[in-house]
Amino acid sequence: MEKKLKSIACDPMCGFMVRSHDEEELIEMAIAHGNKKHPEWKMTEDQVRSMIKPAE
Ligand SMILES: [Cu+2]
Repeated sequence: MEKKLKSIACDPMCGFMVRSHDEEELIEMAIAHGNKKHPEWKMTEDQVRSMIKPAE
């Protein structure tokens, strides 16, 4: 089965967005971004997972 392309978008003020077919990779990249740019948010993996949206 073909995996769908998914994305995670950060705050519009930030503008960061990642896309991947691999959900775990997506979460990893988003957490790495959050830790670097928004360490005060302290996003958990579950919070990041809930931000996943289908991408075109
Ligand atoms: Cu950001």
